[in-house]
Amino acid sequence: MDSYQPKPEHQFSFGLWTLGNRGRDPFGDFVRAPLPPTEMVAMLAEVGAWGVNLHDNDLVPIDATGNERDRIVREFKQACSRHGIVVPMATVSLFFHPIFRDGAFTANDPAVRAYAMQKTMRAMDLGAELGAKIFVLWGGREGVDTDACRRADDAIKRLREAVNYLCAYNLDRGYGYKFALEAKPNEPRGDIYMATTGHYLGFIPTLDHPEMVGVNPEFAHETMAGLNFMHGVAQAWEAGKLFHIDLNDQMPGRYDQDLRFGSVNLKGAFWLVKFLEDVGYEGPRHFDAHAYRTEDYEGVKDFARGCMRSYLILKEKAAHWNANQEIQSILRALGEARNGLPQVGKYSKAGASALLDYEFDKDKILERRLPYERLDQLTVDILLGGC
Ligand code: GCO
Ligand code: MN
Ligand code: MN
Repeated sequence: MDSYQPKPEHQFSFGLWTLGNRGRDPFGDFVRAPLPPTEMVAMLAEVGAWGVNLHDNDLVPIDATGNERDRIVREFKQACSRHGIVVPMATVSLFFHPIFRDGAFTANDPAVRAYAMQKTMRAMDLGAELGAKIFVLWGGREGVDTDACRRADDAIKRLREAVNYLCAYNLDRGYGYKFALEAKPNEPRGDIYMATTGHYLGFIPTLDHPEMVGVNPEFAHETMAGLNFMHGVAQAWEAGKLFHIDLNDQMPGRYDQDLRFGSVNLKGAFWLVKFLEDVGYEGPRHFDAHAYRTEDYEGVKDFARGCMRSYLILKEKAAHWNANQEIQSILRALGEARNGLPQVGKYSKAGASALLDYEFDKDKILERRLPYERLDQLTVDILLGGC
């Protein structure tokens, strides 16, 4: 039995838009035929995934009648239950239709803002019907190509008003959603408001219901911003705000690539998996990526299997890292207590005056070795299978 076989307890999920990505890019047309959502559910079961996520219009076309919608949802629910696939997260497309060319909740036209609200409420209804408990908001078009169009602080105020409204709707309907806000620095807009997870962590405490709202950090997005993804994830976790996560990969300095998890920055992926496993993150592991444009649907399965397999291999490597005696003894020595030092910790007048009076022997302190070269090489050895 392959020990890297995905199981439901791993909570691996994919979006309909990821397996269903047909390889169109700004320069070239579709290379894969459309695949109905019910067949994508079957494919997810075949590769061993646990969950499927969706935008409203990945499932229900934007102009579907009420009857069409109900039939599509019924058939999709049947497919999910037949294949044992759950819907942990739902979201809304506020970027695809041309009406969102100037944004959705931050658009200048009040009619666009109202339509965005109605569309999101309906997407919440849809997600709730499918059993989703996480609602992601990614403001792909909430940004600018020129800052002449509006004041950036007005955009933030509009966004706040919109998220407050959605939280109130959530309470009113008793849906029990947690909202997860997803940042991205650019693409499709030249600049997107709320460029990083850190921006959202600053925004959330200003909301009417901050407890209902967290973040959905994405590996590629923080990498596009030149940041260390794991650090952003750690800050979200430490603030109790890691409600969801988008795993993929990205070469810095490129267009938005959405590559298979672990396919570019293996070490970054390792630190991330180690972090999630060390802290006991219990949410879904969602792969927001897609197969190379050169693939057919067999290749799409290879892609999906690869995301999960790499995660599980890295999880095993993280366990080896934690169990490695030499690594652990280096780590222990780094922070070893020294005799006679004044305590810092919580402030007290007496403690502060003892600290002010203390004579530090800086040369002595500098004698302690920081063998980070060895520590990093041990990590590389574990990753490359050398120990
Ligand atoms: C992207 C985004 C999207 C969102 C999705 C969920 O760069 O296109 O990552 O894939 O995650 O729209 O709202
Ligand atoms: Mn993305
Ligand atoms: Mn994403």
